[in-house]
Amino acid sequence: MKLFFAPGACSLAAHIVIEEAGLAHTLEKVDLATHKTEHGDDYTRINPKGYVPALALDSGELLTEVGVVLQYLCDQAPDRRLMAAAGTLERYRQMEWLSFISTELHKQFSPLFRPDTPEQIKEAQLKLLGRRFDYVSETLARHPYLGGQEFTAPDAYLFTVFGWLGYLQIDAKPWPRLGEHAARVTARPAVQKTLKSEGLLK
Ligand SMILES: N[C@@H](CCC(=O)N[C@@H](CS)C(=O)NCC(=O)O)C(=O)O
Repeated sequence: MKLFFAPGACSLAAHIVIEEAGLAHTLEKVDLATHKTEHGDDYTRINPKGYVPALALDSGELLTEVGVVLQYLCDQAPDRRLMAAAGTLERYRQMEWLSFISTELHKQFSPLFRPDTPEQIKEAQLKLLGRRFDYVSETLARHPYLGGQEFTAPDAYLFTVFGWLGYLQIDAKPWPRLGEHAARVTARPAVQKTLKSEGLLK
């Protein structure tokens, strides 16, 4: 399988999980400004949605959407316990987190990345994100990872989007538990390898 990614983008969650799962894969970097892949191909011809991540399966199928790509990857390596078995309540809880992170965190960041977003809208988005991070922080007060004592795929996704505060130079101090969560995730060998591979860590 091949993962199409852009350094530090939401595809980082899939990249982390592919490494955590120990799955054989190749990578292809996408320039999101030009929609060209590192091999010079027009990315919109590979993924008409134009965004990352996309996972090209060996069968020729293309899977998109972070929450779905993560689940697919975890299901290829069930022994790694990155997601619970389909049909269990634990799995639905993990899907609940993936959906929350996608719609309430990830997509709420989007206006902050756009240079033409009016300041008033940016302020409103930051307030909303702050309330959502407060909620996540309450969960992390009870256990080190979103689902309990163990790292699972939603933690990779949370780690990715929380990291965008730093990229946007927004103060993350109001959420020290999220900072501690990020430190725990960063320390994982598979995460170190992924961050180095994306050029995000020396
Ligand atoms: N709904 C998509 C959103 C993916 C997305 O927002 N990707 C961003 C990077 S984090 C992107 O590639 N943006 C460039 C574009 O839309 O052209 C998913 O869950 O995978």
